[in-house]
Amino acid sequence: MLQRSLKDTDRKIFDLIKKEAERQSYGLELIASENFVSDAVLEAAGSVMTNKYAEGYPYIRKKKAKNTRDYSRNGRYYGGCEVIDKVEKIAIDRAIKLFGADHANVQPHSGAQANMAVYFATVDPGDTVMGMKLPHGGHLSHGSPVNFSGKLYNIESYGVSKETEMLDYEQIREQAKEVDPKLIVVGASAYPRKIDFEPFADIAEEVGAYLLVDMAHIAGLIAAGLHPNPVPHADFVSTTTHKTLRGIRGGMVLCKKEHSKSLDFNVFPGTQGGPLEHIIAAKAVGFKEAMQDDFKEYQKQIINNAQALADKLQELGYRLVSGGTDNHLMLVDVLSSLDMTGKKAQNILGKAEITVNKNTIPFDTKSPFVTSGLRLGTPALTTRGMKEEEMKKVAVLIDKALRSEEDESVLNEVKNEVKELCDEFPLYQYKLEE
Ligand code: DSN
Repeated sequence: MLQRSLKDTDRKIFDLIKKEAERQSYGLELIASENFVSDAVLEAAGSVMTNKYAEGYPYIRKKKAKNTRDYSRNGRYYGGCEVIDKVEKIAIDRAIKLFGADHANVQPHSGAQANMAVYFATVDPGDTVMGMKLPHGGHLSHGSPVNFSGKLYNIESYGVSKETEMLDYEQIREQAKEVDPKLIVVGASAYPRKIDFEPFADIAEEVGAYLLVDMAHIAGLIAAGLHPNPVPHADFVSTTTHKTLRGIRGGMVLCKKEHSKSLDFNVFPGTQGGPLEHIIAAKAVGFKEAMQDDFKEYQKQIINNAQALADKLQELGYRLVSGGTDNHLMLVDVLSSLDMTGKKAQNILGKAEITVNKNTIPFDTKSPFVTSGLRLGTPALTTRGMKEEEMKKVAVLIDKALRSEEDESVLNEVKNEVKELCDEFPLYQYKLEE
């Protein structure tokens, strides 16, 4: 009953997965939050670990020192967890080592769930929380009114300075003193500059707030030592595991020892049931990959590529928010550069197999469905092996498509050039045999 292949069991899904693999192979992937995992990560995620329920943790807390883990005793609600326990412990130990944390919880299914567990561990409904405004680069779960965070808590959001389009730490300090938050959330989905965590830790201390850093976008850069590490400064650090970190899609929270009991309790049973142990196995594999020397080289190249792409776009006449990038992404103000909305630019580039996302820019005059900007990131193309020279070509292709006035023949030319570039940097090797 179980031994039939995907192709024989469900041809429709088989064909669609193949199609998606082809789309990924023959397009230029510039969505800043996307990447391509290794075969090893895919293999672990597609393993029999998916069959196991393992509510609880692979340890219990020692009675006398409440916040230390005792792995010799089992904290699961199900039998048969001996192997699963070993896998989850490896994932935890690797996460702790990679980022220098006291404690890691690798069970959150996603970044938003990771953040939810931290909110539940730190604040009560109605409490004041400061997070970065979504249109200025923040994330839904940092207090957007349409998200649980904006519905449950009194959100006082901060933004970037109008002049520099960068964080102004003194302005944020003044705001924090005024609104007296219980939790400050730092981190962004569309901020092209380095974030300094020390001033945020000072502000949090000054006003008596917990500090949560959501490092999802920049976790890979941090693991490689190319961006300041929030772990020494924050009470909690949440992340996804699949962006620059290039692991499986999922979430994780790191925290200081004194918060570990409360964090664990608010992941399970607070906000989740059974952990996805096949995903935890794949997270462990991703963390191991991130400890290798070639991962550091990869992260350096992501930044070099982003700078090369940004420089060439500026040379071609595009305005970039804040004038450039320090990390893996940039925001292109297409409205002021070409009098074109982000929505239209995304559609045009899509026709040429260049995948990007429309994005609001700080102080945007357009709605989030239309936007004035495009967000471009280099993690995925860097995984394919592309370097600065290719980034210049990518900038020229973007420019050619956007200035084509939607002329089909020009867009087809760009599409062919995209395909040629992709052929030079083959992706995987998708293992769905006919
Ligand atoms: N949706 C993600 C992004 O694209 O940045 C953030 O979670």
